[in-house]
Amino acid sequence: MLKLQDKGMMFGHQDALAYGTSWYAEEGRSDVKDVCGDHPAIFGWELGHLELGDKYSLDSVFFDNIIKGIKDVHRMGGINTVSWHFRNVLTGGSSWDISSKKTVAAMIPGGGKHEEYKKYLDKLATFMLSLKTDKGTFIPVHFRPFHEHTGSWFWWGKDLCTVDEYKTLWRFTVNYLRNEKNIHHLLYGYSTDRFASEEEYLERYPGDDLIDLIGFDLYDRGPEYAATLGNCAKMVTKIAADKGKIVAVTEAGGPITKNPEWWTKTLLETLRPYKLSYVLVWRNAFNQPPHVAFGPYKGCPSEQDFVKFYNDPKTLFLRDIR
Ligand code: BMA
Repeated sequence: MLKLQDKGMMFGHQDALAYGTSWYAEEGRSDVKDVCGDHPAIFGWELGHLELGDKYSLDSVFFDNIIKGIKDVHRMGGINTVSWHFRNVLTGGSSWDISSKKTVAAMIPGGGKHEEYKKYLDKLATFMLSLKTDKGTFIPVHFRPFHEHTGSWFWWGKDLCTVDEYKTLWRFTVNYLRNEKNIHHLLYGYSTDRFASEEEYLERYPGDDLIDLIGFDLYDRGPEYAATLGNCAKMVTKIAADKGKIVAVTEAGGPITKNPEWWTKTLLETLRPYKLSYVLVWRNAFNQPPHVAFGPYKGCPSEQDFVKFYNDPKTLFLRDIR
């Protein structure tokens, strides 16, 4: 992935193979492919509700199909990245339940919900250990838990736990998966939301020994977007170069149904100066109106612009990385 950064910036889409704005679970289909004839290079998957033992994710994708999808992506030469919007272990609420500031404290060693959290991790481990090729080798997966923690909308966000609690949660989690579960095929990703300085970015960074990829999530919600995106990309690529880590915009999304040139004029031109491994846009929910989609789709007002984005030498799709 480090070498690929020299070649260009990969494009990723969340749940690309799982569904699109007008379809659900059609073998070999992605909205991105519908528009430009090629799949993304990076394929995002979401594991929320795995911890409950459910058969399908909070975004209605069967876990068996996610396992199959991850294997298919690997076989095709693509890269898998996994997010986990998991339940609040203390309250039983969702990831967005920020009613208690004690959730992280309860999960770490010595906390009242530590054993419960280990049960969540055991389910996660079973899932991760099932990601093998036909020959029995483990499939490398980029795993990105506890994200957007510079904001406070998830129970692991910055106003909901101390710096030490957050770092301890990371350290315990990675060590448990590595040492107790013998899992060594995950590349751990640290991804903040917006940040204003390198110090702020690194404030809760759990350590070079744990983290393989650094990045940030940033959605276009106003006119300051391009400036903020560029500024964050500049800082994060510098930090990554200092540390020798892979670097990415781990989530993005813009008003692609209202701004027909968002792909090239906003996203691509802002990120062009930086050596980023990838940019991933969020999902095209099949059960929500198309105007909330973050990826391109057939008939989308920015469809032609996405083809330009695709044809630009800076962007890499599946065929470019095989
Ligand atoms: C959010 C939204 C939700 C989704 C969640 C996890 O940003 O897309 O609809 O459930 O991500 O994928």
